[in-house]
Amino acid sequence: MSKQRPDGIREYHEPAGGWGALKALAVALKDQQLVVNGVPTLLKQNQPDGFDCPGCAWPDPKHTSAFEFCENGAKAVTWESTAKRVGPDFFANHTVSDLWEKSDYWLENQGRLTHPLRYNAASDKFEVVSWQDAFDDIAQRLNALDDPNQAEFYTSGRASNESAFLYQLFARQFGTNNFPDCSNMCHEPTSVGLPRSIGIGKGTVSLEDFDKAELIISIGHNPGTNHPRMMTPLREASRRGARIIAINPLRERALEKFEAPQAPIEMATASSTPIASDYFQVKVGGDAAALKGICKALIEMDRAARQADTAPILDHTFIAGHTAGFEAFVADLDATDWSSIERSSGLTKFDLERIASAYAASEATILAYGMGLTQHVTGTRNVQLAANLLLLKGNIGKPGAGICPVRGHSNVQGDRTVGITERPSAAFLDRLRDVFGFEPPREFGHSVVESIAAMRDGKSKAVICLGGNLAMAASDPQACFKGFRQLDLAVHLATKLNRTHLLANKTSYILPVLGRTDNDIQFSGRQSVTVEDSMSMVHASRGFLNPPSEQVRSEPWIIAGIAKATLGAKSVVDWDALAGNYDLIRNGIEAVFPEFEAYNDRIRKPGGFQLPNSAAMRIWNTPTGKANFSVFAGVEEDALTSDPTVLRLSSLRAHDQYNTTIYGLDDRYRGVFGRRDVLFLSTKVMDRLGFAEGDLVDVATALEHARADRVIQRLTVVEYNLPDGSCASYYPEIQPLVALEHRDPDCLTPSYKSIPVKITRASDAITADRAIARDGVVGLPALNLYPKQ
Ligand SMILES: Nc1nc2c(c(=O)[nH]1)N[C@H]1C(S)=C(S)[C@@H](COP(=O)(O)OP(=O)(O)OC[C@H]3O[C@@H](n4cnc5c(=O)[nH]c(N)nc54)[C@H](O)[C@@H]3O)O[C@H]1N2
Ligand SMILES: Nc1nc2c(c(=O)[nH]1)N[C@H]1C(S)=C(S)[C@@H](COP(=O)(O)OP(=O)(O)OC[C@H]3O[C@@H](n4cnc5c(=O)[nH]c(N)nc54)[C@H](O)[C@@H]3O)O[C@H]1N2
Ligand SMILES: [Mo]
Repeated sequence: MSKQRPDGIREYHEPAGGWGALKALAVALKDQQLVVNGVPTLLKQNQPDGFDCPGCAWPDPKHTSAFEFCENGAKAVTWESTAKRVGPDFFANHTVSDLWEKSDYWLENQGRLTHPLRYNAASDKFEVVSWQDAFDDIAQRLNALDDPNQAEFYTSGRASNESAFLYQLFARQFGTNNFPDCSNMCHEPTSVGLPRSIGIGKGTVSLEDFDKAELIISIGHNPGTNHPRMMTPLREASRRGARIIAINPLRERALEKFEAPQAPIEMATASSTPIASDYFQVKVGGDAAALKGICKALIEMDRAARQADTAPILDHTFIAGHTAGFEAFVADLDATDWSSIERSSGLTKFDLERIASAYAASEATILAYGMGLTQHVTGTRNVQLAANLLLLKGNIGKPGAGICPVRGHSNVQGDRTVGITERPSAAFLDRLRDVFGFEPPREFGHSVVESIAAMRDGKSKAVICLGGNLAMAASDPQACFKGFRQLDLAVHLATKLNRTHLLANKTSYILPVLGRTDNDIQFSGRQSVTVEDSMSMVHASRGFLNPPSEQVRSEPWIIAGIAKATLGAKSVVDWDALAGNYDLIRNGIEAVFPEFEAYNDRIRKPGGFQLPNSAAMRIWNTPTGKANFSVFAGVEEDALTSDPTVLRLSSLRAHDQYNTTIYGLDDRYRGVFGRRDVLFLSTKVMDRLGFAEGDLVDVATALEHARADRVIQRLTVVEYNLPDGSCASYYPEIQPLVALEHRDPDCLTPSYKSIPVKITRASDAITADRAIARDGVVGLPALNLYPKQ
């Protein structure tokens, strides 16, 4: 007899993709009232003359003649092109206090914003304001700050190159480098770690390399949910016999088997393709140890080969000619004992040797990774160790090989390329000065956690958010909520309403923007924007739907309006001209960044163009002029690793969400339906700690940052196949457990994926200042846990 499982929890045996994906899309179209119009919209997605899918940063195949079906890309598009609206009536009928009680899902699901809005504290409502009044008031308040560094300019990675470039141009003329950016919470370990290792903070592979790779190592990413179009090259690689090794604490369905919804035979015969040939369930937070173990095994195999006079395992010619630091790296591996590697990684020496053997046998290896590798205290170090592994066999800058950080937001990489960075190089600032004729600030600015700390401590007084949902996405909502509420000014450029907007303060504005799918007409005519994908391809994107209302404006237009009002006579830029013709913005980008040469011509060709990648050409822009092996002594994250009552909690994306946007409460591939209030635990851990499936538990941080409100009450235990010492739950609900200080010291990315926690049986006393699960969701707000003061 099968045992009784908690409500909504059941085994899911289907492959990823398949009919389940098509069915889910039909539901999404219906929910967003797009049954008739939705399909033509989807057919324009990722086509040469269409719009770039806002879903992820995976590149488009060269010949985009066939429509690449992607369930989650389709959900992202239907969610944006919804027929629902939140207009003036909606805001007249709801106070902010009322809205605060609604779930995050409810807020966004009300539809697209239609008018510029200003918060009125007396009525506790957002009220319609004219664009010019908004610009003048924002300008006046920005200019009233004692210091430009009291303002924060946040960017979420959907912003186009044109919006992002204009935004940084404005903020730098205003006088600050405070550019907290979603990338600080995402691939910052890549942006900081890879330049140290290989001289560029980007991936080195192109899609064609996936056709030639003999081995693909996938670490800590879940493509079936978060980059479904990556399943096409993975499926093709598997079908032509390439090996795919997955290193992930969870056995993600799409990495096991996948049924391509556009492959008629697979669909008709329900015959899926196996993806990973080998699956290694590393402990949460155990990647540094695992990577060191694989490298150590390789070094040992290479020594044995030399003794036996057989062919060497490592590429010694590459190591001698192209790298620095090899001896020190080997010395550190020799000094690291296998027992600590096994304990920290949760994998055996035998497992790690198997991975090393597969790697040794491959002439061309790609290593792809996502948030499972980056969002740790050791994130930067993890990325550099991944680079070390590739360098051992010369797997950078050769066909079919390379490093592939799988980016998140569709233009997060492009935003960085065109100047969204809190730590700009002197060379970039010099060019900005020379091209535009003003002296940009040189002092480094704030990243996300620094900006939240400055807001919390009353040091920063104004925030502009170019998209996103910063207070929910960042760690430490306790600090975020307090910080936002004490600001003098908050300005949100957004498509949809979300919780960060409701943290209204003295002066708050919500300014409605055009999305990727909307037609953008300025005085010079219909505009395109451009984006850069995970593989440095830059291409144009053009929407075609009627905007939600004639009061909805493009991001460049709004940024230009604020800039013109704020900078007034001081401005060195003709903002109206730039906002009226994006070709002129691109000319500005090209003047500052020479790699965008002939920008306007090249984006008019289908498919766009690729930015040069030095490491892919084996040019190493590092201080040593070589690719660097990096040494990290030890393998353990912290002393808590040896405490058997402490588990490492990882926060995951469910299949029905886009970051803080929750489309629904199912996580189909993991067998969770209609709820998100779960804590995944292995049978072994349950037995050891004395819990059973279905138990209600409280989860608290085990770090020194622990305090009364860093607890989540009443999660339901769900049995899940996980390595010992690990547990998992959902992002963003677990956010209250992550202190601002719990982050990678090298790049300040919050450690969202290895939070040391202790679990106790749920206490009956429900405490008002804690996050509590009820009715299937973890309610910060629904239960008024963070009440408006
Ligand atoms: N549909 C959809 N698409 C998206 C997004 C979305 O939310 N929804 N978000 C976009 C964004 S901004 C990003 S950054 C990407 C994120 O895409 P991913 O990087 O795939 O993101 P996550 O779901 O956070 O987690 C990744 C994987 O890491 C594994 N993992 C957890 N802890 C560890 C660990 O300690 N070690 C290892 N090796 N693995 C671990 C998890 O089991 C999971 O499979 O997706 C982008 N695309
Ligand atoms: N615990 C935990 N926390 C995490 C993560 C995790 O894995 N675990 N992942 C982190 C990662 S990788 C990321 S990238 C961040 C995401 O952080 P953000 O980028 O700040 O968050 P999103 O949820 O993507 O933002 C959604 C909002 O963007 C707005 N929006 C959508 N499209 C547009 C547009 O075209 N223009 C404008 N102006 N606005 C738009 C809508 O109003 C919507 O409500 O979260 C991070 N936080
Ligand atoms: Mo991300």
